[in-house]
Amino acid sequence: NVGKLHFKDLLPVNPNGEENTRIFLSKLNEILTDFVRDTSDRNEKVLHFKFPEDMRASLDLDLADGPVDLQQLLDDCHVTLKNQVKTGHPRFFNQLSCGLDLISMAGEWLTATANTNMFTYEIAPVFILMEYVVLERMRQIIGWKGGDSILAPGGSVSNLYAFLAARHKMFPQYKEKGLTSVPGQLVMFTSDQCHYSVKSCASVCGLGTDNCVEVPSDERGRMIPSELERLIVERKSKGHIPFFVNATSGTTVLGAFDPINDIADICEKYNCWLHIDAAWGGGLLLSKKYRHPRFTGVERADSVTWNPHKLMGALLQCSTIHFKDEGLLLSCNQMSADYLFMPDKLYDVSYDTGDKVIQCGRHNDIFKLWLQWRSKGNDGFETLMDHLMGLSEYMVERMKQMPDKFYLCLPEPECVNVSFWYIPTRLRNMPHGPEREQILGKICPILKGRMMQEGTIMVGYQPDDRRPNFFRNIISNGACRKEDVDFLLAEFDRLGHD
Ligand code: ABU
Repeated sequence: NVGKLHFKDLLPVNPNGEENTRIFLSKLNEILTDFVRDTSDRNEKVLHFKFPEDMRASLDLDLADGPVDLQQLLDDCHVTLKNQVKTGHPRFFNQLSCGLDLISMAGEWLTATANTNMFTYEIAPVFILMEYVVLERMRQIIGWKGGDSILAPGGSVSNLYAFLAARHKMFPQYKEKGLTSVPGQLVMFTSDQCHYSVKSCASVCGLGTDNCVEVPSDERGRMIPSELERLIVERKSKGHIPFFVNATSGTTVLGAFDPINDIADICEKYNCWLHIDAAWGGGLLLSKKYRHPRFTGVERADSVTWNPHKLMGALLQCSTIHFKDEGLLLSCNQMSADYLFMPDKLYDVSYDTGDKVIQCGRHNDIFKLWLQWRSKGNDGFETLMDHLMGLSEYMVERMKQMPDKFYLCLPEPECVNVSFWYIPTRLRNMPHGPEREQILGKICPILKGRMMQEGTIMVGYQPDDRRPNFFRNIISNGACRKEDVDFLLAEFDRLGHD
């Protein structure tokens, strides 16, 4: 009966606590495995929505002066998961990162158990070597020999690393001398569909968001290269220094892929660093069928962000940033902290990767990816990518068969983002145009509200600069099947037909 036990009855506080520890962890394992079972069960809801005040009232979150017993802690774990949205449910279509890859999850459990920091080889020897192997493989897939990479806490920080490296390459004095070493106003360029973190780089790094120039995109959300060139020339004529271009491979909302080769030509002409934000679309590098034309020319980039926690289904979080140039990351970020990165250690200290990054403590995000990659092999990832893309194509095809009920914003999406409006019965005879779009935009939050209270599916919505609210459906869960897509479409009709 663990109700009589407390944390001090467990290992390592109690050296004789092995039996108690085994009982406690096996009970915890049951709770976690029940959650995995419910997440995989199509008869289970995706969520049991409660308003924040009701959720707060239903929970005991207080932190008391004294300890609670182990049974209470297990009950807390149970209640926490009971109220958690099942992001691995095959009918959760709300986010770019979803699914519950069991092997990657097992890797995360091991990672938590090992509880190490990734700054030095001396405390994470196997994990550091795994990083080396996996990141080298990813660079080879991009098409580079050599280079360098690191895992970062999310795509936004990966993009920031690219920015820092680009500035360091052009103005190596910046590291010591700061702003005074830059002879003029630096300017960066990105499409108007890019992830907001690109603009955030301009703010964080002292350019100011006015100097992150938004390049217009075409009707499918892809950067227009001639507009990029026009805007570079315009800024140069003002005496500014264009130095960084971000091309997005898989935009967050529409899933658009910017034309890399055309953009690379312009970067070469104007001596700009080419970064590719493939945080979202990067997984498609693994598919022979879908890699081209989306990634044609990717090897010409100077840096690439690629998040395995998105299309590849690694558990959150797992974001990588890759550089073609080998020594740049270290030269840019190295601070040589005496207490961590002593040069006279007994091993080759180039394995102390912590001095390449701007954070000190670094979470171990590699083991879950390495284990998952071992479990699937390259072929397994390729099959996964083709499965996700095939299902998205199936969804588009089914919607096209029901043009009275579904209006696709993009008839031929390039990724697994399917953007659309659901048309309730009363609007089906109204010609499609700005007036109907305004009404449909107001319907999105209402329909999403019904969806969440019903708990059977979850799909996100948002406006963009061309449209009022529309739904963005994401299929990036390997457990999703055609029957889930059919269910999703029927559920839209059930919840929204009036
Ligand atoms: N970092 C982009 C994630 C956004 C999304 O899941 O919708």
